[in-house]
Amino acid sequence: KTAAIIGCLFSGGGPRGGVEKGPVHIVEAGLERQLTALGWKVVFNGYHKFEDMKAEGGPPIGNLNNPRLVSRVNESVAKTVGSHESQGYLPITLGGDHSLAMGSISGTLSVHPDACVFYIDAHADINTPETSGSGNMHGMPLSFVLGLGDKIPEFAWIKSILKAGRLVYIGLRDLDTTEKQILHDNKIKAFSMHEVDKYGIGKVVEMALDHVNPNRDLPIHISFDIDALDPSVAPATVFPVRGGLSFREGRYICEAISDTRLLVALDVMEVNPTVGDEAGVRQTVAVACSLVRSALGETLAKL
Ligand code: DIR
Ligand code: MN
Ligand code: MN
Ligand code: MN
Repeated sequence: KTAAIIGCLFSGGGPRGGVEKGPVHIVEAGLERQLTALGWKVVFNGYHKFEDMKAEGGPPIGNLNNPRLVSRVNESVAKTVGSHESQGYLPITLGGDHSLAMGSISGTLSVHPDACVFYIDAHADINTPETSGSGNMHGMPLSFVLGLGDKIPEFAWIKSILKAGRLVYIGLRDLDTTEKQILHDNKIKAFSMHEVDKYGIGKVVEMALDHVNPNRDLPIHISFDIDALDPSVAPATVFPVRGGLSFREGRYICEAISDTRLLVALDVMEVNPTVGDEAGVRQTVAVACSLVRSALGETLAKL
């Protein structure tokens, strides 16, 4: 078994920088060594800096911020993720802002068209360019991979479309009204923090799997925004929202999906080492590494 670390130093989908430094911190915390210790072979060919992709100018596209840059970066991420998966590697895409899910999920779908997506986030990241108030594309990756909203020629490279029934959320607690409408109109399954409280994380993960993967035979892509976790657990992120997942709940999601043996790709996004103090950054980075290890089979809490 081989995992490939894809560290994406990118913040062009968010309102400010800092988050592009996340992957370096996660790798320097020893992720490679930790995964090797779990019995994985690890491929890491250096960071993706996208420095050659200055995509300025051109007419505005709606209210989108950096649309051409976000498009080109994600087209490249999709190729990298897809090529790793076609070699049978498990890509671990480290962000960077969550617009990168546009590329990572597209990459997975190019190899596994029947894959389902577990999107673990405080936010729904499903605005379309028409509904977005901010214009920030980290709030939109899912509308693009689902093919919602008006078609934009700049993003025509997105060819494999995720069916709404193959997407499930866990951890939501901060949605725009427009996003709630989109979830409702497209009948997208979401387990907000309300459901996590009501049913407990074990039942939620089981219900989520029953919805997107009833026969437990479809490949699974996890896109984990570190802000799904409570800010007391993962403070170093740009959009902390109170009332999030505990450390164990976050790990449990990853452990339970690891147990299915269906995981084909993992994203860990939005760790921002420029937020808060040094201890908070160290903790957030350690938690990010722990999530990756649990998705790759570490079972410290299982006897
Ligand atoms: C808001 C905020 N829904 C937007 N989204 C965030 O800008 O579309 N996503 N913070 O992470
Ligand atoms: Mn997100
Ligand atoms: Mn988020
Ligand atoms: Mn975000």
